[in-house]
Amino acid sequence: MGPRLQAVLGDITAELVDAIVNAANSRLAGGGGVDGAIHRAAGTAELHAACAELGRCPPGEAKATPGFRLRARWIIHTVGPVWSGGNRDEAAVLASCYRRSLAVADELGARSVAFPAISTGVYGYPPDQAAEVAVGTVGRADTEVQLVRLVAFDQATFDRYRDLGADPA
Ligand code: AR6
Repeated sequence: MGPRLQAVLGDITAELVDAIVNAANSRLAGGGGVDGAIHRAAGTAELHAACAELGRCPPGEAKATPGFRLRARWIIHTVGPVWSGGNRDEAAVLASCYRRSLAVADELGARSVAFPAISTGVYGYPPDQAAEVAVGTVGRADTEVQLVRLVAFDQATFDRYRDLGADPA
């Protein structure tokens, strides 16, 4: 049985879960969007240093740091695919982001995890299709994580998660 799935509208940095997921870049160098918000909320200097120790992270993979000043104990950094039309394995790479992030959560012993809508900002993945991948992949995941909160930053994404079967929260 997969984890319980909730749809949330808001800022992922405020989430009270064991781990939040960051939509990072493969250099784990920080950036804009949710990555920038997470760095600011966690503490830019500490998080930057912790990411530097991790080295690079290829698309579809995930690596963890402490959450520093966040309410969440850990940050799981994953790197989504850059959308380039859909014929470059974008869906498989995006699904891998969700699966590998949950595998890292299992290694950490995290039981609740919040995800942003990976790749749907700067990386250009069509939000409706990304939501299908998110809900489908998490719903089928073989994980000890009991609660997954899909955090939408806009109403349309929230509605889409709900329509795909996530419980509105
Ligand atoms: N809480 C929740 N979701 C958010 C927040 C927030 N505080 N801020 C933005 N979003 P993006 P990507 C949503 O661009 O497409 C960075 O520079 C946003 O509305 O953050 O994976 C990295 O360093 C969108 O729905 O990530 C990479 O270089 C979603 O988060 C690159 O961007 C993802 O948008 C990664 O691009």
